[in-house]
Amino acid sequence: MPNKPTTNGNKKAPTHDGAGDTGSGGELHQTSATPLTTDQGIPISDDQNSLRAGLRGPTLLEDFVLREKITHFDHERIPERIVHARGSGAHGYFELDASMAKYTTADFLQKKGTRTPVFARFSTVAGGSGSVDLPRDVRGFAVKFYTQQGNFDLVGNNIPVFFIQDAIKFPDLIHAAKMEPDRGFPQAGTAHDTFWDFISLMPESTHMIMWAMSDRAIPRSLRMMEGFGIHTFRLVDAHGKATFVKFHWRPTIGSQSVLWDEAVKISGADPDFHRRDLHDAIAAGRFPEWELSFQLFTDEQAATFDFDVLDSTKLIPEELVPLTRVGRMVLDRNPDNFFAETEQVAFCPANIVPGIDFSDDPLLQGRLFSYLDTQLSRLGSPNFHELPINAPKCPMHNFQRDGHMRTTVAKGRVAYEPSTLEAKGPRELPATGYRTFKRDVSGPPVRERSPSFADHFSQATLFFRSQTEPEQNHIVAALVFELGKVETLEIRTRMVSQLVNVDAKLARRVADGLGMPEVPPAAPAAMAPKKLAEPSPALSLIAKARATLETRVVGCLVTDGADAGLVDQLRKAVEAEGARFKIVAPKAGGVSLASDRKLAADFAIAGGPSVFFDAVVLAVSTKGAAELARESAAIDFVRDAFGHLKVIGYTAAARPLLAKAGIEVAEADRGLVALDGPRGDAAFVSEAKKGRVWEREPGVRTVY
Ligand code: HDE
Repeated sequence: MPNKPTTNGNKKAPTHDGAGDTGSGGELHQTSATPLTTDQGIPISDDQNSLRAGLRGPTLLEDFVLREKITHFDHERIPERIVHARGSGAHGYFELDASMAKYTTADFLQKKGTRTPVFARFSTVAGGSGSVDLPRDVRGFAVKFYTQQGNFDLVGNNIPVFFIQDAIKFPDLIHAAKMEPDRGFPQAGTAHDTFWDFISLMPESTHMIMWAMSDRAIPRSLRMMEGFGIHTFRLVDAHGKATFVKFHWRPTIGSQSVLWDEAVKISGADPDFHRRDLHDAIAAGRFPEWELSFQLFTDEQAATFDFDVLDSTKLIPEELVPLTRVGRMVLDRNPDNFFAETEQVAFCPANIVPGIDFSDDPLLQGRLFSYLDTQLSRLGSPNFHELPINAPKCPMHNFQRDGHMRTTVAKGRVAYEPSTLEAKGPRELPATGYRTFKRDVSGPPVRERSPSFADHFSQATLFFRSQTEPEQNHIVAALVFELGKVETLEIRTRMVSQLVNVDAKLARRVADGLGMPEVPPAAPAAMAPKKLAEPSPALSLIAKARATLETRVVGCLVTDGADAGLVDQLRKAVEAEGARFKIVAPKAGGVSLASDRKLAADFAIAGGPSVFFDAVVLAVSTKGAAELARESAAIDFVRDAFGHLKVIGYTAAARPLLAKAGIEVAEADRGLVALDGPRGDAAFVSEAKKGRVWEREPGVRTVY
């Protein structure tokens, strides 16, 4: 008996849309008003069975449906980005708050209120596209502005400086950071010999290393990251006058990071932590928002700075050049298709618009070549600008033609200019077209670094000294961790000798943490240290953190018999602050509260560890607490919340669970909030808004 006729399009009429018949092999044949076809539009009668010679016979080569489907599948991946492979993107808009016409002719920066569509992509640098979201790493912060005068790509990072001064060192830096070529590991991590071998020989990277070892490299959310264009660019006005500019993004909900131990645990519990967070926030209408600011300065000012504005290992302290607020970016739409948009988006720092120009920063100059080149290999065709995510949203005409996968059907016989045959074809715009800023370029060809790039340590010291005590402790701990993973002892020693140039105490603490018998002498420096600038509080995350629970998440651990009134009260108080309230229960099916009311769970304990939350509540019953005290996931929930310095609200019934997690309820710990009192919910919210309990840290973690 044949299984069922594969060429018969007259299937049994469906009882309702989407339902269908069951084949004799048991497979489900669903129906829909939308016909399933091959890529050639040929209707497919059966998508469950390949074409066989007889019921149990071999598959026939003539099965074009099978061959097309498998062939397409075989080619579904494109080469991943050599750096920044793992990323998450979103659509949105940029709205101008203040006209910048005084400085630039850039069309999207003229009229207050102008909205420009954008696509933003945030990424890690070292890991592959399937790696985790929370390694210690720099994050990419790339924004494509679809302006009316073409696409402007601001391809930045979440750290305002970079490892190297010259693009020629970039392949070396990345080869050193990525998986070691003989063994293929470690994935997405710099805690290995080749990275620190290179860095310890590259004193210019020391400033960036301070940032990369700080909490900036383990952000709490992509929505809470600052962004920087890094290089100095130029704005050019209608008279051809230029002003230097640095670009800054600031998240309106504040910047925040996780702790290293938390990052490690999140990576296991939810490798997509950042991607999910961004997607869910946008889907729920909590649109991430950033302010765009400029640091504007003249050539004359630049000449007075004691560093070179063309050196990407230096920043301009805000105390020297304050930020001018320009507008805001709101991300309000998730991509419809991750591959078509987030994967195929092609950023390029050379995409600039009239009114903006480059500087001679040698790192930027190299990037101007690299990105177009990499897209040719990654997207496989010079026609990648035709992909909807890359196409400008303003008119685009030229005589470029043909090439792999060309989709534009150009008409007419003329593909050149000047021409008289097609007088209406596209022509130059001498007055408004892109004009490069006129500057003198001269000098003999040299392969030399300017002496103005030689101070490798002053700003590293400035950054370290501008951090609060917990932040300094974290930098030390990160260096101890990373260098502790380095197997070659000379590399460890060499790196510590570089740190001596930053701060003798920092070097001593790291050496001590590594168990080194003595601090090595300072590495030779290219120049003597300069007089230090005053600490800059803007460089610290904690110093400028504001008390808020906006879009943060509170996890509430409940059991059967928990107090319904308390849970309701807490939810109300937390949600009133713009935060989310998530229920964690022993089972995914939820609990029965004391009032016999059922409460659905967002997570079962094993799948909802406290690392997912910014603050936690233990609203358990006496019986529930006794049961959870035997459950390691529940004990870890509490112990980790404490170890990660979170505010913990607890009922009297939860005390045995706290005790099992080794936590003594001390009056002195502001983050342990008893909920049984009259305004327990308010006390909890007010403490949770302040963020982590930094004072607790020395008691739970070694401070080297
Ligand atoms: Fe990139 N970088 N980069 N980079 N970069 C790429 O381009 C490169 C640098 C940055 O979400 C690549 O499309 C060189 C600094 C981001 O798609 C590649 C140098 C900064 C992204 C490339 C640098 C960045 C990239 C790989 C040294 C911060 C991801 C895939 C001169 C200002 C964009 C691609 C996205 C991606 C080259 C240094 C940021 C290979 C040669 C400095 C955010 O072209």
